[in-house]
Amino acid sequence: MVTGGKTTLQEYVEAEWQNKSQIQGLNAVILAIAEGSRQVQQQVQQAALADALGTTGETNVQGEIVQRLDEASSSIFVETLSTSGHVAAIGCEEIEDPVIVDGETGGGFIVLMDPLDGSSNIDVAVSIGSIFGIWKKAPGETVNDDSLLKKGNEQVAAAYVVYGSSTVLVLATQDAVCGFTLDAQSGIYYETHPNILIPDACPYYSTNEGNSKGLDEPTKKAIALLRDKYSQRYVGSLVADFHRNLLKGGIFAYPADLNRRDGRLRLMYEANPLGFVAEQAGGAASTGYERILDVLPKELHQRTPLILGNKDVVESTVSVISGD
Ligand code: AHM
Ligand code: MG
Repeated sequence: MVTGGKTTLQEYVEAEWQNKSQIQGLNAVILAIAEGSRQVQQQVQQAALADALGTTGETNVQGEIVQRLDEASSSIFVETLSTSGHVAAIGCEEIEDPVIVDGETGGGFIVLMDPLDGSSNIDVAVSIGSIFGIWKKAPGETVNDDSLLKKGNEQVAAAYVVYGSSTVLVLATQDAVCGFTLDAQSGIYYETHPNILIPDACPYYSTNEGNSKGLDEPTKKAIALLRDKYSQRYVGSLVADFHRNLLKGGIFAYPADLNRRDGRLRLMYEANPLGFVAEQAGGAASTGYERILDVLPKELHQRTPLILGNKDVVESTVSVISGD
């Protein structure tokens, strides 16, 4: 594989964080995510051949049908993260209670994840992804279930992986947002998208138009304004929709509606991590009434409305929804 002297993910995290003692160990957490995603990517590619598509027949804590790949991805990431030596606890969309890692082998970070996002697209060879928010536990803190209920603005990093026509890992820290593409042959991620910033232009809006009739009047108006102005792109996998909008410009909206009064997406596993990535890349994330990263979580699996993408368009959309 010709990589043109590109920096590997490992080289990047080691160089970035070598002098930052407060985030010692974060590189190991990121490499655990990278290794997990390499394994998940293989399973996603092979699933039909290995007869691993379809559902497990169970429903998860969200009341949603569990896909076999959801379960496999969850197990893979729990394994790579909990054996990294630097993760104290894991919260997972597919697991009811937090996984608290043994004090002997645990570490200083708390990871909340959606191990396989885009359930409806798993069986049909459409892009799906994995999402991670990373928090640091307080010095001396004994981790318990409540330790996971931290605000999004306390994240030290966030990442997502999109399993699309190529597999791309996007990592956001307080310093930068960078993208790395997996060389599937060697299993190594190389830096391919340095210093990502959302473009000023916003060509796209992404929303499920099938929900329009259930919206309240201000939200209906806000979506109509987006429809009038922008082209629609909606994959139905949040990671894929967000990744396109991050690189090309765009706004994603999954507001509350009559059937989903708290919205559909999960605050801790989807909105907070992608909200952090968006803000670090110059964008914004809102519930429609409040900045996502300021929401005080009440419970691990809580849902939230989500308006995410170009800052100016998120702000104008939110002002219509909230009537400000
Ligand atoms: P999942 O985490 O169970 O896959 O659900 C979240 C997904 C998002 O990826 C996507 O944006 C949304 O649900 C799509 O919902 P809908 O099918 O209602 O448009
Ligand atoms: Mg999801």
